[in-house]
Amino acid sequence: GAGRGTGVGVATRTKPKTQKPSLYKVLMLNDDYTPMEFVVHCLQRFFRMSVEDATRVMLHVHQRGVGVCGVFTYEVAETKVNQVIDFAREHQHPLQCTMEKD
Ligand code: TYC
Repeated sequence: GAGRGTGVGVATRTKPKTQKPSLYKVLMLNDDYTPMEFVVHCLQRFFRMSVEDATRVMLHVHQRGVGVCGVFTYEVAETKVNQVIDFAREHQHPLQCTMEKD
């Protein structure tokens, strides 16, 4: 008969479940030498922030030592970290950026 114990059921999922990618925070690190305006420029250039958001994040990092630039998949986060570090080195600033699992 229909119902309990007969293997009759309602399909709850038709598609196979896909896996969500792990996410990584990109972190900006404070130092004593990189100019504030350069950090703001990097946040605008590589993280598409407004000047207001970039200034807020830069001041947070300046005061607290570290701050989140954004959350991305592994390869995007890695690319952004390298873009910031390369751009800073080209301009002879010691600015450092890193990533950690969200
Ligand atoms: N501490 C730097 C200064 O006083 C400014 C700064 C802010 C540097 C954020 C790095 O990620 C940073 N010029």
